[in-house]
Amino acid sequence: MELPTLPPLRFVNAGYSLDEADVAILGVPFDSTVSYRPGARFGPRGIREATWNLEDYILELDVNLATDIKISDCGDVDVIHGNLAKTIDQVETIVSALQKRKLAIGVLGGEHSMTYPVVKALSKKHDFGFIQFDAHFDLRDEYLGEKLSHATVMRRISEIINPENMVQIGIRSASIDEREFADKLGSHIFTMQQIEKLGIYKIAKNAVKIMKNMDFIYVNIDIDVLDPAFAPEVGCPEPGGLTTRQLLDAINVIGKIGIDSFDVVEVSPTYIGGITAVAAARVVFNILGTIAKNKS
Ligand SMILES: [Mn+2]
Repeated sequence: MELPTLPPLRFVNAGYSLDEADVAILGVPFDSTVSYRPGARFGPRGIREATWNLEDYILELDVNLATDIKISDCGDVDVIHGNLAKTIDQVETIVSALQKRKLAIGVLGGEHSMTYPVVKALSKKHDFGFIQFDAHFDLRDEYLGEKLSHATVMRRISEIINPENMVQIGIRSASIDEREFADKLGSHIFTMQQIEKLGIYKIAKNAVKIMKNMDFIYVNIDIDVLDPAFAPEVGCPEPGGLTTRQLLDAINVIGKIGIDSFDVVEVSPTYIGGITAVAAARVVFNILGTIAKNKS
């Protein structure tokens, strides 16, 4: 007896072709530079799976992902585990090709180093604004002898975009070297302590002000920006972080000025329905919701 052909697991409501799509979802299941808790290679499928639990209609944004935006799931980049250089080339090539179609690109990681080839492909012609949500600066010049890894990714990105167009939100962990480098870099840093003091709305509005004159806005979510109580399944858990609610509020505010492309990285799910993947799916939904709203 022949088995029926089952459809691959894809992002919910993402049945549109690339020709029709407003937004392309792309998985990058790579985690070879992980130094502590492995498993980010399972992030894309974990996030995709978790999207099936969420309502198409987003109550807090009054937008419907099933009708107000056309999503295409491109599947996963054919990564080469253990080969960072080749994988980066693959990601950059695919994102460059997608960019020509003038649609929003949503990347599901994978480890944080995968943000680098995405930004490399997208930042070429734009006045490029970059908003990073993260517990960590990721500004080391090298880590364990490597120039590019999840721990150095923002240093590499700061070398290819204008650091003054960078906003770093939720930071609560750094080496002394990173801290000294960050002091001189010129990026806009909002630590967890500042968020607690001023409130997430004020911080998000500050980010909006900084991004006002950019002609392209990229939002990078390292899911470890959330407190481990809300996102325990990450590569480098760091206590004292955002609540999921605070992160969604920040996205809802920042999304009003128009998010052009985004990624959610460092999700390392170990079972179906885990809160980290569910939180990541919720975050992706709200970003897509703001993109859908700006479209209409
Ligand atoms: Mn991080």
